[in-house]
Amino acid sequence: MNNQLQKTMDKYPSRTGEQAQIMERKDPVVHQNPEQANGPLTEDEMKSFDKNGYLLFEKLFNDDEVAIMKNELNRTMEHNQKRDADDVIKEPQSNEIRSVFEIHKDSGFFEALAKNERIVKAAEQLLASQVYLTQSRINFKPGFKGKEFYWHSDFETWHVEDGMPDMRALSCSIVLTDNYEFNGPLMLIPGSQKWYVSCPGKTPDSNYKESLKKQETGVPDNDSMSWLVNKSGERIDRATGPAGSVLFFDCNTMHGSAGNISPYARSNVFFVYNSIENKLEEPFSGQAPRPEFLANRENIKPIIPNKDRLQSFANTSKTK
Ligand code: 6CS
Ligand code: FE
Repeated sequence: MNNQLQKTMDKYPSRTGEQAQIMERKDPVVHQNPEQANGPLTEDEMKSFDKNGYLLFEKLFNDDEVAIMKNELNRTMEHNQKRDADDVIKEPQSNEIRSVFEIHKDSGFFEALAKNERIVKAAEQLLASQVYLTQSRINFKPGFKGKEFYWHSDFETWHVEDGMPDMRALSCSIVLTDNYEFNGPLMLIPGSQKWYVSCPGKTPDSNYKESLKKQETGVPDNDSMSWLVNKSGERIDRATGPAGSVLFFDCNTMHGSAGNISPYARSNVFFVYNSIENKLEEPFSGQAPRPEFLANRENIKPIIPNKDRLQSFANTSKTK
């Protein structure tokens, strides 16, 4: 292991073989930097993100843009249907695609979308710095058979398995299908981002090969989950809304989703923006880092936000 990479002490130990434990978050949720203060979000929106750990913008992308995104998503899915590769994740018991990772390196549509100023400037404002992408993917939850994602904090995995030192990252989920209560929308615990659940157990080697289908390590124990829900005033929120809506959520917000037994598929594009001041180090588990397609380390540069019309990038993806 290359210890030179490990510059930072472990502020958030987890999966160290100890019992589950809840500790206070040690980083701000909304970061402050006067130079980054002038973003698109209002003061109230920033306050709401700070309090709840997420923000939903209805129809940040219009119907024409959603149609293009859906087309690109279908193209990528079709292209990857027969590709047997680590970055194409199938459902646990079928050949159905669940996620395709690292879509922002397609030299085309998704790369342009990832740099779109509507989302990047919001991420910059919340994280108070320039940002880069640490992970991206499309998620597809087919009707009738899309399986659940158990409760988890993304940060717990990114810290332990990828060496993300601080809580200074967020996810941006662009909803491409209408999300209802009944087609397995993301569920979030408001306020949970202020607490860190140190999880029991140890990380199996190459855990990602299983965890992306069904996460079993790095998930909270039942008592911690009940504590968090109780602390939120018994609230569990659902990210429902029309296609084109965008959900931003903090890297430590506890979230999960139920299976989709409705006839309606649910798909989204997922970008994870990390502060350029919070680059990945050696995993805090002491194990080998996960592959590049899950946790970007190579050639990291801040994103320059663009205003480009998405239309001009249709059909440009160089799919893998
Ligand atoms: O592994 C990851 O990076 C993401 N996937 C899962 C299933 N859990 C943690 C994180 O959201
Ligand atoms: Fe997640």
